[in-house]
Amino acid sequence: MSSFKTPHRRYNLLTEEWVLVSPQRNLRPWQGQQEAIPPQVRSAYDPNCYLCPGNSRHGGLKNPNYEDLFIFDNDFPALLGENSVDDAHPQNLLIAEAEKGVCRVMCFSPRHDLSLPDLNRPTLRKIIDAWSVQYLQLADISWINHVQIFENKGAMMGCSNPHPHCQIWATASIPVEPFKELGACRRYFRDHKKCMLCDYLEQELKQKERVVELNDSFAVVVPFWAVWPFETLLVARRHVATISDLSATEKDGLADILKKLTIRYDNLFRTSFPYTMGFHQKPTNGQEYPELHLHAHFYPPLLRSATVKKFMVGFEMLGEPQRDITAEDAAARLRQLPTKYYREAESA
Ligand code: H2U
Ligand code: ZN
Repeated sequence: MSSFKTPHRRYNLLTEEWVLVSPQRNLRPWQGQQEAIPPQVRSAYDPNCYLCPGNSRHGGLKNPNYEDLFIFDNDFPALLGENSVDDAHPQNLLIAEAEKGVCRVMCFSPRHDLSLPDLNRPTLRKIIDAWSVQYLQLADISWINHVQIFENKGAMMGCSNPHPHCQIWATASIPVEPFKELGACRRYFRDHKKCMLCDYLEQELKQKERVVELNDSFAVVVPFWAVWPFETLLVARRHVATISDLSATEKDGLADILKKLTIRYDNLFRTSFPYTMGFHQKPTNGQEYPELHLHAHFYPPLLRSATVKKFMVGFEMLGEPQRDITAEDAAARLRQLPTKYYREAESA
């Protein structure tokens, strides 16, 4: 596979889309935009942060003096609940449909200065349990058909606040990205009578060159079709459809691998590594999805340093996504990094 030295296209099994890979372009000089490095040292409590314990939010409500996790309904939700949504009236080619949903924010920790790689495994496990409870609670609402858990990390990803948090958007419709993936997984399951991600993972574990992290319960690979330079795919090793289907040991395994992966990411450019990550789980419309396999995507924008990010512009916007560094090279770089956090290593 490392024989990929010249331009080629790779097929994304999950989205059924192509990505252009140009390995020969990897060494081109960069004189373009440099992103500002966000301040590395933050205080444990910020009186101006709307997510810190005891502080007031923009909406006027006051946060409790929470001691571990804190979950609240988004004060500026992108979606409104039942009875607050008018019917859309599509006309000829102007197609629209009403959408309703629930938007929540989950603070990972009362500490303003921490992020996932700083949290210990028991705390990460509590977060995973809370994701599981949120999914099940929202799935219980009859008109909610999909639950999207995601974390936007870093100003570069449009995150509005450095306080460690994620969001949960539960919707009546299945959004575009999971919908594409479901279609691909369903067709593979129909044709092969097997789960596509089970088969894909088996192949990746045999080839090893794109594997970044592995424990008994989860694997992280730079997917063969990765678009973002250091994009990864976190896949459950057992065929399960939701976080709530994981055993206690597997949830501990998820905590372990989240910690290790995010430490590698921070160590890569010695910065608090920005990304958008999120889990794809079974839709909550009551149907069976034997083809669905629990996974998470990490989409980080950084390309070659803490300040140089990948731009999705030009050909990528008008043609198709393109990358220079191959998935194999990106995986090798992530794999070579120490799993000891760089700041701890420096202070030791
Ligand atoms: P980010 O994950 O992109 O930073 O978004 C944080 C969310 O927090 C955002 O959706 C919400 C915003 O609407 N928020 C509140 O609900 N209350 C506030 O007081 C500020 C921000
Ligand atoms: Zn805060």
